[in-house]
Amino acid sequence: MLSQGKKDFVSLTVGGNEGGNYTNGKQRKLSYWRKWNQLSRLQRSLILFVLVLLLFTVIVAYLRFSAPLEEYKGRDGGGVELPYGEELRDQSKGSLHEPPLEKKGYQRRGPPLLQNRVFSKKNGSEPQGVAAEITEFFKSKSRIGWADTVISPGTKSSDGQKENAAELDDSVEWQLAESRQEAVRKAFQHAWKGYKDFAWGHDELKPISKSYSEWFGLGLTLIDALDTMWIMGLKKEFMEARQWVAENLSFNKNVEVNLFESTIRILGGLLSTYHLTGDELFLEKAKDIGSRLMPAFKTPSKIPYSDVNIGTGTAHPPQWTTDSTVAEVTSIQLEFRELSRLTGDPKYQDAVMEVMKKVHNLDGKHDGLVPMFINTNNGKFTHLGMYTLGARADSYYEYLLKQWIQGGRKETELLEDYLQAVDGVQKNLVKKSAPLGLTFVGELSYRRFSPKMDHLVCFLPGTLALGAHNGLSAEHMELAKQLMETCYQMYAQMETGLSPEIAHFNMDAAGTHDVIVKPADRHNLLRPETVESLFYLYRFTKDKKYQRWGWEILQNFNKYTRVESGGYTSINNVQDPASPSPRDKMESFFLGETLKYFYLLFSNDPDLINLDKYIFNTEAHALPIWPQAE
Ligand code: DMJ
Repeated sequence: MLSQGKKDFVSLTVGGNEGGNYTNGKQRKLSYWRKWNQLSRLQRSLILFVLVLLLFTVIVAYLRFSAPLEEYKGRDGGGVELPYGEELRDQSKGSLHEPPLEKKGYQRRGPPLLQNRVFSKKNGSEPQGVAAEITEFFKSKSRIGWADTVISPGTKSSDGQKENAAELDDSVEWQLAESRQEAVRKAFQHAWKGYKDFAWGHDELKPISKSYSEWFGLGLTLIDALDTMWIMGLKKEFMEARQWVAENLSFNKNVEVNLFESTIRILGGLLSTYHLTGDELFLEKAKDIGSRLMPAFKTPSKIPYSDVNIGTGTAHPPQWTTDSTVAEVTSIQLEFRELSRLTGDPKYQDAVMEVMKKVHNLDGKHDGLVPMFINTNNGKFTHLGMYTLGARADSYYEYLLKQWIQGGRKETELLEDYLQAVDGVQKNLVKKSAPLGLTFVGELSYRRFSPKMDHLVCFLPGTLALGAHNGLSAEHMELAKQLMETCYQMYAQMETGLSPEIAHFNMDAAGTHDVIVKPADRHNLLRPETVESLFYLYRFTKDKKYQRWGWEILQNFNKYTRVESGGYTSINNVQDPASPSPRDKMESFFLGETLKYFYLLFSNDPDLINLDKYIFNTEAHALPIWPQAE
């Protein structure tokens, strides 16, 4: 039998009572071996049987508790990517140090957004609160939901890939995507915490000084971030922001705003949030700001002024010129066209299409490439001879394609201009660097080629891919892939793994570095363009490398730009990991665009903002592609 001895160990007594529990000194001196030999054959067999049984039990218990982890490691063994929890622990800090949920014994099921909430279900009881709501939502057949996912449980995706939640349940890829999306959600919450604590209701957070900066005084970051929160399923954060919009957002203010910036961030953000949520509050606010921006179009040429006072209704160009920027006057169309469709009032669409018509017919283009400035008095291009896909021209090209898609691919002049421009880019601006032979897009300055490429140009791979997805040349997709690699290298070749604002490419065969950075260009503003393009490329090709590249970039943002007390900061020097030197500013597009595109990039669900139903404006706000009948 087994008995508890007086000492702190368990002794084994077999056979007759020897005076109880080995208290006799003489007996204690007996060696175990002698005792063993004194036992009968039956007793020895019994003891051996008990020992074997014990050993067996221990082995079974060990296998049972360690199996899930071993199995997981095995499945991930292709080894291209570390198990997600490991990556998080190795390279990030703070809130990202969460162990994978599987290691806590959870099993993930269903679409990503739902899993996180359904986890609140404990001990087999029914989910409560938000979890119950989401579960209820999931049960309903097919509807536009909290995250704008048209969810039909168990359906197949259009490209025939497995979509069934049950099939995906065992997929490591699915789990990986999930954990990466969770990391993005945490990054967003951290950014939001900084904004909420130190800049609530103001335009931008200054995370180092724990204060804020004002640009228009309209809660820019909050508005820019609304649809991101909706897409990420951050209900609590969304609801508090909605309350601020309902109670505090007023456009009846004597403030000067930039027409382009307030259109893409505020009007675009409100329209997108209206479409995703169906909440009329956002439509009312969109109508209000939209009509207050209209005075900008009252110019001799109908090319709008850059600035407008939304309180007094007066508009004007910048103090030093009567020019407007070409990208600015040609990248407000998606938003104003949509406003006309929603209100039934054509004045918004008419105003912006007048600009497109004028630009379509203007002299001064070079193989479809446009100069950077246009005069608001005579409506002509100025500063002829400078051609770039970067600052001041970039989104002109983006909006040619996107308007064509928005309108159901019928407006042929827009398509013509786009196709001619892409040809112009290939003919005049695309070159190869040395030694790696990276394909990049340079600039023309009075017929001289300059191998300078703004980070802003990294929107182009995504736009080219979107065009190819909509039936344009497969060559566009090839160029998109090559440029995507280059934009990734602009990050990978920097010491911090973060891109500079501007890169120069080496074209000298003797050179050793493809990407050269000038001291004035070493900063990083948390810009979205590369992540945006990674999202498009991944969505259309399903090549996992794009997700991996994005994951690397996210971790480097976390490493070098995350501010402990809340928020992320732009930095001065991407080449100095020891001292990246914070600039003390979190741009609103970090929440509106960069984090949203990260989240979408890591999703394997093509219905999470379906690109055949929505078009993103240049600030990543989703607007519907118009139904064909219109
Ligand atoms: C954003 O406001 C928009 O993406 C715009 O088109 C370019 N600049 C910033 C992001 O870099």
